[in-house]
Parts: sequence; structure tokens; C-alpha cells
Amino acid sequence: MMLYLLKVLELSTVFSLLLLVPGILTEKEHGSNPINLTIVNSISNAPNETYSADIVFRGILLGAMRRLQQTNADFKFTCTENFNYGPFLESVNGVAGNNAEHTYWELLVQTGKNGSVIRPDVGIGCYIPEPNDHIILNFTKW
Ligand code: B12
Ligand SMILES: *[C@@H]1O[C@H](CO)[C@@H](O)[C@H](O)[C@H]1NC(C)=O
Ligand SMILES: *[C@@H]1O[C@H](CO)[C@@H](O)[C@H](O)[C@H]1NC(C)=O
Ligand SMILES: *[C@@H]1O[C@H](CO)[C@@H](O)[C@H](O)[C@H]1NC(C)=O
Ligand SMILES: *[C@@H]1O[C@H](CO)[C@@H](O)[C@H](O)[C@H]1NC(C)=O
Repeated sequence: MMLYLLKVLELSTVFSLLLLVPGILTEKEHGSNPINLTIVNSISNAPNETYSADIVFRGILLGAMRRLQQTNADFKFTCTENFNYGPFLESVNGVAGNNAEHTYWELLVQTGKNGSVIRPDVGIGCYIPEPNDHIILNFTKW
């Protein structure tokens, strides 16, 4: 009787594990996590704007920005396509970088690991945010 109960328990444990494992994998591979994205205008000193954007597992920043643009009417951006480096962030919420004025949107990241602000050495099409990264788009001069 005791042995039989143990057997049933064992089987049900194995069964629920079988059910759970694919669920966990699906969650990890297709689930999305929120990241904060702040828009800073260091030239006009307009107030900062912070948005929450959803990013898929190991997804690129550009994907999270596209999803945010589709779901939030207050957030808009445009890119130009560079042959070698991919998408160059041209404008955010109507404010565009300008060669004559030497202005551009700088990509900065406040890392979730230690809180320091880094300047990634790739653009929005290549950068893969970490779960606790805080993305900062800083309108500035070069
Ligand atoms: C000057 C320069 C800039 C200037 C360009 C100003 C201008 N209009 O001239 C400014 C300051 C705007 C700039 C910005 C950035 N840059 Co830059 N930049 C350079 C640099 C030093 C020279 C480019 C150049 O003049 N080439 C000569 C001309 C004749 O060729 P071109 O094809 O016309 O050049 C254009 C492209 O290079 C483009 N461009 C410049 N940077 C970037 C970055 C990205 C992601 C894209 C798509 C295009 C692009 O602007 C140039 C003028 O139109 C290169 C390094 C190098 N030695 O090549 C880095 C370089 C191209 N930049 C780089 C990076 C990472 C950035 C930023 C993402 C940095 C950041 N964290 O903000 C930002 C772009 C952000 C955005 N808005 O998308 C990387 C790209 C690597 C990669 N695989 O993504 C490089 C290779 C330097 C590095 N760190 O290794 N950059
Ligand atoms: C985003 O910012 C809010 C407000 O500062 C904070 O409570 C939240 O934890 C942040 N979310 C992430 C994913 O960093
Ligand atoms: C805007 O955000 C930047 C980056 O997070 C921060 O350094 C700055 O103090 C903020 N400015 C204001 C007015 O909140
Ligand atoms: C903080 O972490 C980043 C990478 O996440 C690293 O490049 C940087 O050197 C670290 N800075 C400090 C002060 O530890
Ligand atoms: C934005 O750029 C300005 C000018 O380069 C710089 O002083 C400032 O620290 C940057 N903003 C942030 C949030 O790092």
C-alpha cells in the first residue's frame, strides 16, 4: 500500500514536471520583460520623459522601441539606414539630429549591474539590453 502510494506520487511528480518544463522554456524564449527608456534633451532642457518598453528574451533595443511606438501614441522615432552599421536613430518625438548643427541622439545605458552610465559601441539595431538596463536617449552635440 505504502509502496503503491509512493509510486503514484512519483508518477504525478514526473507528469507535472513534464507539463512544467515546456512551459518554463516557452516563458524564457518568448516572454517579454519591461525595461525603462528615458528621453533626455540636454540641449533644450525639456523635461525628461520615461517610458516602459517590453523586450523579448535577448531581443534588440530597436524591437522594443518599435513595439513601444506601436502601443504608445506619445512615443515616435525615425531611423535612417546606414549601409554598414544599420539603423541610425535620427529623431525622437519630432526632435531630429542635424549635421549642420552637430546634434544627434546619443545612446546611453545605465546598467542594472552597477548603476554606472555606459555609451554602447553599437547602435540601436545591435544593442541587446540586459533585463535591468535603463536606456537613455540623450539629445546632444558632437
Ligand atoms: C563621426 C562618427 C559619429 C558622428 C557622426 C556625425 C556625422 N554626421 O558626421 C556621431 C557623433 C553622430 C556618431 C554617433 C554614433 N556613433 Co559613431 N562614429 C563616427 C566615426 C568616428 C566616424 C564616421 C565617419 O565619419 N566615417 C567617414 C564617412 C565618410 O563615412 P560615412 O559612412 O558617411 O559615415 C557615416 C556613418 O559612420 C554614420 N554613423 C556614425 N556613427 C554611426 C553609428 C551607427 C549605429 C550608425 C547606423 C551610423 C553611424 O555617420 C557618418 C556620417 O553620416 C565612426 C568610427 C570610424 N572611425 O569610422 C563611429 C562609429 C561608426 N559610431 C559608432 C557608434 C556606436 C555610434 C553611436 C551608436 C554611439 C552612441 N552610443 O550613441 C552613435 C549613433 C547613435 C544613433 N543616433 O543612432 C560605432 C558603430 C559600430 C557599430 N557596429 O554599430 C563606430 C564604428 C565607432 C565605434 N565605437 O566603434 N558617430
Ligand atoms: C522603471 O522605473 C520605475 C520608476 O523609477 C521603477 O519603479 C521600476 O522598477 C523600473 N523598472 C525597471 C524594469 O527597471
Ligand atoms: C533626466 O535623466 C537623466 C538621466 O537619467 C538624469 O541625469 C537627469 O538628472 C534627469 N533630469 C531631470 C530634470 O530629471
Ligand atoms: C559597470 O558595469 C559595466 C558593464 O555592465 C562595466 O563595463 C563597467 O566597467 C562597470 N563599472 C564599474 C565602475 O564597475
Ligand atoms: C547628455 O549629453 C551631455 C553632453 O554631452 C552630457 O553632459 C550629459 O551627461 C548626457 N546625459 C546623460 C544622462 O548622461
